[in-house]
Amino acid sequence: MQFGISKRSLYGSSSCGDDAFTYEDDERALMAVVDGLGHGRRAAESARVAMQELNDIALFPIEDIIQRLHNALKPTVGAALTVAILHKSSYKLEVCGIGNVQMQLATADKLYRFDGAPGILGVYRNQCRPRFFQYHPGDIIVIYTDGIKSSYSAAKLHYILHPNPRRIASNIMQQYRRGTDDALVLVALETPSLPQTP
Ligand SMILES: [Mn+2]
Repeated sequence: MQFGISKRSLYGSSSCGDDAFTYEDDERALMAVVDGLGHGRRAAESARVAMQELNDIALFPIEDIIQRLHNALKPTVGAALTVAILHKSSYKLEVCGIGNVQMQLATADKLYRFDGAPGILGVYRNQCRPRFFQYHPGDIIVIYTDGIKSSYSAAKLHYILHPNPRRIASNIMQQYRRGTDDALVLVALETPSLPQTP
């Protein structure tokens, strides 16, 4: 899996409350985007705690990951967070989140959108049932915080001939950054395997 991340602090701020985590082995690829409540140092502390916890729990079932993060974030101001796991045996993309970190999945024929369940991780959380999407190599996953304008749509990404996740992430940041909040966009893509030469 290829990942591209673009991250910017609120103008004039040295700390960023948005962060992203990725993990990959033969069975799964995991992506998580966190938005610490508000911005500045306390938001950055929430993000740091979430990143540290994710290191220990990246192999857990998705609902356990959310619960563990909720517990770990209790001493902080809290955060919005969305986790996506691509299960490589089935290419099912499993997504779960609390708060408004959004995901879009651009496939050849359809754009899927995911919104987190209401709540603030570490403060209060609703039930979040994971949602499943069928992934096909070449489909593009975009996960982003509310520092990116809500008008953003990943619908056109599928027309890019040789998509480069890093370039896509920085283009989204340039064009859709609000500037009134920290902003982060993570782009992930499994490259379709090339046809075997005989
Ligand atoms: Mn935010």
